[in-house]
Amino acid sequence: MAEQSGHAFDQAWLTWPELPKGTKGTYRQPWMTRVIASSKTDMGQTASRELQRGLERLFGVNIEILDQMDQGESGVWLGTLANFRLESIARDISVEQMADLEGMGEEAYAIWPLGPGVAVVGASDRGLLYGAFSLIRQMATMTSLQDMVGQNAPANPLRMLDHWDNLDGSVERGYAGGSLFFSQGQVLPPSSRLTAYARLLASVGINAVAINNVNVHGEESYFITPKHLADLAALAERFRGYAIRLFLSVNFASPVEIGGLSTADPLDEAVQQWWQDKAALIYSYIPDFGGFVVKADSEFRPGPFTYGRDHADGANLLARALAPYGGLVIWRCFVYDCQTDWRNRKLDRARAAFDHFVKLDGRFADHVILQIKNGPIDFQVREPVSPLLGAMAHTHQMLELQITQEYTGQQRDLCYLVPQWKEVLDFDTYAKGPSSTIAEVASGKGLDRRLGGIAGVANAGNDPYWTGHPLAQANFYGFGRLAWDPKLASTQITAEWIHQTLGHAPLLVDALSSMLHDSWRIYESYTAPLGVGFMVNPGHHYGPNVDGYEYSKWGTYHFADHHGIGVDRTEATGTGYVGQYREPHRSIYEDVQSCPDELLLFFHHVAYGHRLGSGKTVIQHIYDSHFEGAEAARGLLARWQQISREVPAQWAERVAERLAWQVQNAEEWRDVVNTYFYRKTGIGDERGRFIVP
Ligand code: GCW
Repeated sequence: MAEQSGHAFDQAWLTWPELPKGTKGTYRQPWMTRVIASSKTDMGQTASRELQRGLERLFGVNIEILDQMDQGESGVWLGTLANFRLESIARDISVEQMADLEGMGEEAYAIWPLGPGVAVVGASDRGLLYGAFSLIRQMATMTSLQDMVGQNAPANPLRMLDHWDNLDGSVERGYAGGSLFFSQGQVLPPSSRLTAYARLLASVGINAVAINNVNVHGEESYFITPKHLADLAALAERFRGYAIRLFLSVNFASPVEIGGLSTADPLDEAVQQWWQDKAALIYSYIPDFGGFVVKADSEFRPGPFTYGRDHADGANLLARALAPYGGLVIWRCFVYDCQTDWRNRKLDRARAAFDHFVKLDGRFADHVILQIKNGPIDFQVREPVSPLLGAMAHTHQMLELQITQEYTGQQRDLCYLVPQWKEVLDFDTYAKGPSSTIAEVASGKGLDRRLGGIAGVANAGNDPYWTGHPLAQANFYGFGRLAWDPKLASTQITAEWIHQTLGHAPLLVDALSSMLHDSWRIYESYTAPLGVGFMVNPGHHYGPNVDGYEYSKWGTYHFADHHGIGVDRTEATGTGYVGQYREPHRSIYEDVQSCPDELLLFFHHVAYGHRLGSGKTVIQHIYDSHFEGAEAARGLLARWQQISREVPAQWAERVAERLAWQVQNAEEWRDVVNTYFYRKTGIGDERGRFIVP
C-alpha cells in the first residue's frame, strides 16, 4: 500500500495517530504499558493484539502483552466475563453489574475500573473484540477513564454490509476500484488486504457481509456449488476470526439455471428438495454461513411471480432450507415495475414496495427478514422515509441504506451521509404510537421482533484509500457506528473518525467536521430540487440530465411543463401514495401548505410561482439553490486548502483533486438545471444572475 511519512493509507480509521503530548499525561500511567490477555482463544488474542497496537500508536510507547496479572499489579486487563469471574479480580464490580452484562447478549462488553487499571470484559469473545476497539476509540478521542466506565451492547442484531461485487472483479455502482473478493472470474484467496478489511468492519461492529451482487447472473449462480464453495469458505474463515458471518446473494431461478430442473416454482417438491440439498452442501463447507440475500422479481431478476406465487412463497422456500442450520433469508423489497407506462400519471413506483408486501404480513417464516430501502424510490439525495418500514407488525424487517454514493456524488463529490441517515433513523413511524422510530423498527425492538438490523450497500474496493474519495471513508465508518448505536450524534461519529484517521489538531477536527456536515445539503442544493429526484444521466447516474428518465419506463418522473413541476402523490387528486403513511404524516404530506419544502415536489405538482414555506417561489428556489450550491462546492475546496497541510500530502492531494471535480460537476448541474427551467418557464432570476437564454 501507498505509504508516506509513516502513514499507511490502508489503515483508514485504524491509523490511530499519536496523541499530543499534553493529553498523554492524563493517560500516562505505569500500568498502561501492560495488556493482560486473559482470554486465550484466537479471537481473544486478536483483541489483545489490537489493543496493543492501538495503545502503542496512540501513546508512542511499547506495550507488552502478559498472560496473567501478578498480585498487586495492574494494567489493561482483557477477557471474557467467564475469565473475569474465574480470576476473582472482580472485587470492585458487583454481582448485579456482571449479571447485567450477561443479560445484554454475547456481543456486549463492559469497561470497568480494575484497581488503578482498567478491565475490558466481553460477554463473549465477540464482545471482547468490540470492547478492545471501543477502548482505543475512546482513548483516541481523549475520553476520560471515568467516562468510559459502563456496559455497552449493539442496538441492532444484524449489522451488515452488502457488496454488489461480480466475479469478474467489477463492482456494480462501485466507485472505489475493483472488488476486494473477486478478480477475472476467480474468488481471490484470503490476503492481508482481506484481513485489513475485516479489521475495519469489526472495529465498528459489522457482523455480517454479503460479498456478491444481488443481481446474480451466470457464473455467480454457481457460488452455491462445489465449483466455488471451497474458495468462499476460505473467505468465510478469515471473516469468522473477526466475528463476521458470510452471506451470499442467490439467483431465485437457480434450480432451472444450474440445477437442470424444469421449474423454480417454490411450491414444487423437487425445487424444495433442491434448495435443501444446497443448504446442506453449503453448511458442510461453511458451518456458520449467514444465509441468502435475494433480489427477486425486480429489475429483470427472476422470482416467484413467474410461477404465479407471491413473495412469501418465494422467501419461505429458501427459509425452510436454511432454518435447520440457523441461516437467514434476507429478502429485498425493492420490487417494482420497471416497464411502466410513463404516460399514465396514476401509476406510481413509490407505492410498489408497500403494495406488494403489506398484504403478506404474517405469512413469512421466522427466518426471513425483509430488507427495505430507506426511501420508496431509490437512494436519492432526498426522499421521504419508506412507509413500508414499520407497516408489518408480524414480519421481521431491516433497513437498507446505500453507503456507496450512486446518486450522491459517486465518491467524486463530497457527500457525508451520516446526517441523512440520522434523519431516517429518527423518523417516527407511529407503528406502535409515538416514538416508534425507524431505529426502533429496524432493530426489531419497536415491533417486539427478535430479528432486525441495518444493511448498507458497501462503498469500499481495492482503491488504496478504500473508498476512492478519502473522505468517503467517513460514510463507511459512520454507517458501522450507527448500525451499532443509532442514537450516536453525528458530530461525535465525525470526530471519532477524524481523530482515529487523521489526527487531533483542533483546527483540523473542527474545520473538517464542518465540511463533512455541510456537504449533504450542498450536494442536495445543486442537484435535483425539493425532493423531486432523478434528474441524472441514465445508466451511470452521475451528472445532470433533467429529462434523462422523463420519457422512459423506469417510473421516476418530475412532470415539468411550462406551468409547473412535481408528482402529485396525494390521496385527493394524485396517486394515493400519501395514504400509505400513518398520521400525522399522512395529513402533513397531503396538504401542500404543511408538506416540508424539501419534499414538496415529491408529493405535489405545483406551479413555478408557488410559494414555499421559506417564502421563495419554487422557480426562485431552484435558481438560488443552484447558484448557492455551486458556490458552496467551490467553498469546500477553499476550506480544504486551509487545513490540508495537517494531513499527509498524498491524502491531501487526492481530496483536493476530488473537490476540484466536484466544483466542475456542481457548475454543470447549476447551468443545466437553471437553463432548463428558465427555458421552460420564461421566468427570469430575480437577482439577474447569468443563465443561458
Ligand atoms: O439503485 C439501483 C441500482 C442498481 C441496483 C438496484 C438494486 C444492484 O441502480 O444498480 O442493482 O438499485 O438495489 O437492486
